[in-house]
Amino acid sequence: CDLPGVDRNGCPNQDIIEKLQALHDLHKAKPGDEDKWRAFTYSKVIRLLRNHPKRIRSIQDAQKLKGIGLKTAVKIMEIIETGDLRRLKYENTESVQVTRVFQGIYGVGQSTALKWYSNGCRTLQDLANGKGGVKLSAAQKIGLKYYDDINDRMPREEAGAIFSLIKPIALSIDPDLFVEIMGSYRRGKADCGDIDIMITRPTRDGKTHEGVLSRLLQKLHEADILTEDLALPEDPDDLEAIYRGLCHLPDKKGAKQRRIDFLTVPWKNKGAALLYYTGDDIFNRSMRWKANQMGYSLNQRGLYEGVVRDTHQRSIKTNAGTVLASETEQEILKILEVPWQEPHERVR
Ligand code: DCP
Ligand code: MG
Ligand code: MN
Repeated sequence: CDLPGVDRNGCPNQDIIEKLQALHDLHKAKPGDEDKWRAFTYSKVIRLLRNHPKRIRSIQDAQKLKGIGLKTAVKIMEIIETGDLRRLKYENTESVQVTRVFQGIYGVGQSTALKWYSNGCRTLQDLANGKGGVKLSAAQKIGLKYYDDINDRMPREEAGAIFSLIKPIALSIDPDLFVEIMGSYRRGKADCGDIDIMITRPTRDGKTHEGVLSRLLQKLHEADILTEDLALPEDPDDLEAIYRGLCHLPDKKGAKQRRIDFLTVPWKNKGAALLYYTGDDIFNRSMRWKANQMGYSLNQRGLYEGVVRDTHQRSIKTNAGTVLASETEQEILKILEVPWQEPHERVR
C-alpha cells in the first residue's frame, strides 16, 4: 500500500496498523533497550501488514505472516474483536505524551525531552517561555517556530518541484556535478518527510566537487529557496559533508517550510552512499546484517573486508579493513549476493 498513488487507507488492515503504530510510538518514546527492540518489532509487523493484500480475520491468519509471533497475533485479534488495545491505555502516561510532543522539535531526542519534562515543562508554550530555566539552541528555536510544517510530510510533487529548482543552480556552478535525490523520493514514495540530495563529481579530469557546497548554499539562500540553516557542516569544503536546513518553494504564497539535507561524498563512495541514503532503514539493516554474515562490513562509504573491532568498544576499529566495493550500488549488491533491487523495491 506504500506505492505511489495507492491510498494508504485502501489497506484492508488499516485499523490494526494504526493501533500497532500507536504502540510502536509509545515504546519508541521510552528509554531502554527493551522498548527500542519492541518498537523495532512493531515497525516490522506494520510493514508486513501494509504489504498484506487481505484482511486478517483470525489469530491463524496473523501467524501465517512470517515474522508475526503469538503475542503480536493475540494483540491483532484484540484489535479486530474490540476495535481497541487495552495496552495502549496504561502505556499512555503523561510523561510519554509530553515527551513525544517535545521530540517533534527538530534535533530533540529522548534525553532532552525528558530533561525538559523534569524541569516542569508540559507544553510547547512552556518551552518557548523558558519555563524551569530551559534554554533552546538556535536549531531547536527554529524547530519550535516551524513545528507544524516540519512535522508535516510533503507530497512527492513538491519535493520534485524544489529539486528541479536546485539541480540547475548546482549545475551552473559546475556542469559535471552528479546531483541526485535520494531517500523516500527515490524509493517512489507518494509523500516525503524531507528532501535528501547527494552531490559528487567524477574525477576523471582530476577535478572534484571541492568548494561546491558552500557556493550552492549561498546561491540557494539568495534565490529564497533555502530559508534556515539547522546544521552546517564542520568544513563545507570537505569532500564529505552534511548540511541540514529548511527550504520552501519561493514565490508561492503560503508555501510550507520543508526539511532538506545535502550530502557530499567523494566520487569513489557514490554507490555506497546512494545505497545507504536511499534506504529504507530496514532495508539498510538487512544489508548490513547480510554483510556481517559474510564476514564483511557495510556502511555509507563502502563494503569492507577484514574490519576488526575492539572487543570492548565496538565503535573503535582496530583494523580498518580493505574496500571490496563502493563506487556503484550494483557492485555492492553483487558481492552481497543480493539480486538487483530497484529503489522502490527496497522496503523490507
Ligand atoms: N538512514 C538509516 N538509518 C537512520 C537514518 C537514515 O539507514 N537512522 C538512511 C535510510 C533512509 C535514508 O538514510 O532511507 C534517508 O533518511 P531519512 O530520514 O530522510 O528517511 P527517508 O528519506 O527514508 O524517509 P522520509 O520521507 O521520512 O524522509
Ligand atoms: Mg528523507
Ligand atoms: Mn533526510
